[in-house]
Amino acid sequence: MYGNDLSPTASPVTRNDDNLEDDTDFQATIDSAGRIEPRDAMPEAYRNNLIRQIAQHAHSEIIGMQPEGNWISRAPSLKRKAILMAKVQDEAGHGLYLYAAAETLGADRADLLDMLHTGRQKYSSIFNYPTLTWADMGAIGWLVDGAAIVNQVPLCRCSYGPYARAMVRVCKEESFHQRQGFEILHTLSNGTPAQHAMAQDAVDRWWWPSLMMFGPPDEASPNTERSMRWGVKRFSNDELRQRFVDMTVPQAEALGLTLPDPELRWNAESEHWDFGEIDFTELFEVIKGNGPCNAQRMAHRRRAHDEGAWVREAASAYAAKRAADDPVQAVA
Ligand code: BYC
Repeated sequence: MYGNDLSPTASPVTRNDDNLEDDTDFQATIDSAGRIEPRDAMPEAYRNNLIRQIAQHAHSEIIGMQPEGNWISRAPSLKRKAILMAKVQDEAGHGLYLYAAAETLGADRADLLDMLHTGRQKYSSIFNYPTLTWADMGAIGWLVDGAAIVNQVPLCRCSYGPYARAMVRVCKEESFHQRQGFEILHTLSNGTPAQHAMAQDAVDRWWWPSLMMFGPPDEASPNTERSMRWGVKRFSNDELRQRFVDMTVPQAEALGLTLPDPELRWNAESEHWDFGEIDFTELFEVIKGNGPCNAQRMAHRRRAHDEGAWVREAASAYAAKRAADDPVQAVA
């Protein structure tokens, strides 16, 4: 699924070369919407840019388990609990696909996790906000997973094969997540006045951080131009943000909830929804580590990693034993 021919007898993955920036084969493949695969020659900068984005994406998936994990023990029914557990498990699976995709570029998973734990690699700002009520599970599913879908569907056409293929499955699962969030909010919105107020409060708190998930505005996005030229990103941050707003406004109406933006209005000329100014200083502060839950999220992640050391040791010992017993089976 993620790569091609990763057997130990094949040539190593590191056929990268700095001077391939002008490489005609590489650029021709990109320009014809073809796929770059792990053993194809690629510029070192392309490889590093992909590792950066895929690693941040993988870290976001596993940190993203925490805000929702917070509500597994307090879900209002057995059915809700089972659905939430399945969703949180899906996020772990997404992390797995993405770390595997990064490995096809020669990255080492332990190194990537170390960079997360020491603050040298980022994860999405959105997961540094607290989940205060059950309605937050609805708002996360509807808005956060909704934003994730808008951002990630174009990544299914990313020029790097293993990332694009991982995204196909991730997007299918995100669609289910988005629908379950919408359904939670729909139930609350049509429930008692207190439940409706709880749903509205959650949407009020998650709306602006969801818009920030798309990253800084285009003029302040250092990576976009190159990522688009290389077919990694297919749309800019602002284009995807606008698409998300256009998609979400009618859904809010269907839910009977309002979006907390007095400047939101239909623009008949542009045929898009105009929206108010985003406070990007908040995004930059959260990215720097100053969001409401950054310290808590990282402490929990480091603790989980330390407590899982014995599992990694046991898995490595088992893999080594299998390799010694039957080298052919071990790589199959
Ligand atoms: N939070 O030049 P830019 C999910 C960083 S998973 C934190 O525009 P780029 C889900 C950016 O990394 C959600 N950092 O960057 C999971 C860059 O820093 P570096 C995650 C952010 O890469 C579980 C710098 O700011 N989704 O939805 O062109 C449960 C300048 O930005 C953020 C992905 O990762 C942010 N919001 O564009 C439920 C999708 N925004 O690396 C849901 C894949 C920007 O230069 N990633 N930064 O030090 C992407 O599509 C792109 O990487 C981004 C940013 C649009 C996020």
